[in-house]
Formats: sequence, C-alpha cells, structure tokens
Amino acid sequence: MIKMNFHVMTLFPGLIDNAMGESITGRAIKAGHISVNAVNIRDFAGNRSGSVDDYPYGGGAGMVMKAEPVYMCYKHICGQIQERNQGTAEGGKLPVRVVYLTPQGRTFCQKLAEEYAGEEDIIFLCGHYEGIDERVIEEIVTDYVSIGDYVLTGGELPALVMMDAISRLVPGVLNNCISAQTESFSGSLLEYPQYTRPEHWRDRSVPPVLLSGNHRKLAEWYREQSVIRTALMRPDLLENAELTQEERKLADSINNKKN
Ligand code: 6GU
Repeated sequence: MIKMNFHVMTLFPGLIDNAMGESITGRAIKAGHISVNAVNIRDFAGNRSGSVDDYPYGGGAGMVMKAEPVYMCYKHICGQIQERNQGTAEGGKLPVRVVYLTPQGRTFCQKLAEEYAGEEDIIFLCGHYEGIDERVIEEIVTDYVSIGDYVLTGGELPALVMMDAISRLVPGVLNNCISAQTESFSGSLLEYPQYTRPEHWRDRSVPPVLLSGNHRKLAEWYREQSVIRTALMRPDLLENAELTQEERKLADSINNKKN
C-alpha cells in the first residue's frame, strides 16, 4: 500500500493534529494511507525557558525565530525517517523535500499537489512571528510555497491546505478513484452542478436529463455544464482546457454575452 508521511515543524502541533484528525484526512490516518507527525519546535529550544525567538539584528518590529531550535527539530525528523527506513528495500526517497510556507513562495496549485503526491515523505516548516533566521532556511529548505496573495499569521493553515489537497490524491483516501480526477481543475474545467432528492424543491426542479437514465446524454450534459460553468465563473481556465470546436464555440458565445 502507498503511504504519504507528512512531517510538520511548528510551534502549534495541536492545530495540525486537530485539523488533520477530522473528516476525510482523519479517516485516511486511521486507514494508514497517510501519517501526520507534528513536531513542536519549542521542544528543541535547548534552554529552560523554552524561548524560540529573539530580537532581529538591525532592529525593527517583532521577533525572529532562532535558527538552532528549527535545525534540531529538522534533524530529529530526519532521524525518525531514517529509523523507519532501516532495513526496507527502497529506503525512502532522498533527499526529503522541505517546504517552507511563505507568502514569498510559488503559488500552490493542483499541479503542484499532484507532484507532491508522488513523494513518500514531505517536511513542512511553519514560520511565526516576523520570520525565521535566514541561515537555517538556507541550510534545510528545498521548496518555497505560498497559498495565495494575502498575509496570514503563520504557516500552519497553509500547511494544512497543502496536506488536504495532497492527501486526497493518495490512492485509497477517496472512496472512488474517479472523483479525484473528475472534480474541478483536473482537466482545467470546473465541476458540473450536483442535485439530490427531492426532485422538486421550492419551485426548483432537478434538470430532467438527470432522471433520464440515458448514460450518453448524461455524459454530454455533464461536459456541457462544465464548459458553461467555467466560461461563466473562471474564463481564465479555458485557455489551458482541451475543448472540441463545438465546446469552444459554446464558451466563446457565453463570454461574448458577458462582455
Ligand atoms: Cl505560506 N504564509 C503566510 N504567513 N501567509 C500566507 C501564505 C503563507 N500564503 C499566503 N499567505
């Protein structure tokens, strides 16, 4: 069985464990499809007060996370991975990618999630305060990733966003292997609308084609709805979408009407 092992260097391990322990990711942990190893950087402070931050050289507002606790935390995780791989045939993929969550990184996307889903281990580094001493970042980080153009207080929520997106691509995490593929963004089109019972709700009825039982018609309708929806909501995605001539005409007619 394929298993993805997430390791998170953080000052708030509870935030990681609690979020990942719920819903689909929680079930995936119990089933052994993924593992989550949230390690508290504070445990590597190396002093009684447990301080992991200090004033920035050169002055300025806020505090900076010290290099050594982050480095010791990283070494601890490397040791855990090495120990787990003792005696196994493949010995794990090395070097393990270390992802630093920062607004300065490349923007996370479905393609990047697919790339990370092929790894056996991923280490996330979550910063807090005004940042982390640059020297330890240079020493251990391989990837710089942001989840969008806005500023958050720390890297934990971005790490959770990435782990959620990656987890659902790990074989066995979703019930049906089709749904990860059909959904929005795979194939650059948004998902078609969904309906469940009752057939009539507050003057609104389920599109009759969905009740027809005609599989060819259904497939055509799903595809058409995806094209319409993408043209209306995210026309930028259509540039990379593979459309038939007919679908391209449909998309263009919708966008011409809008402008
Ligand atoms: Cl990865 N970190 C922080 N602090 N803010 C962000 C972000 C990351 N991505 C978007 N905003």
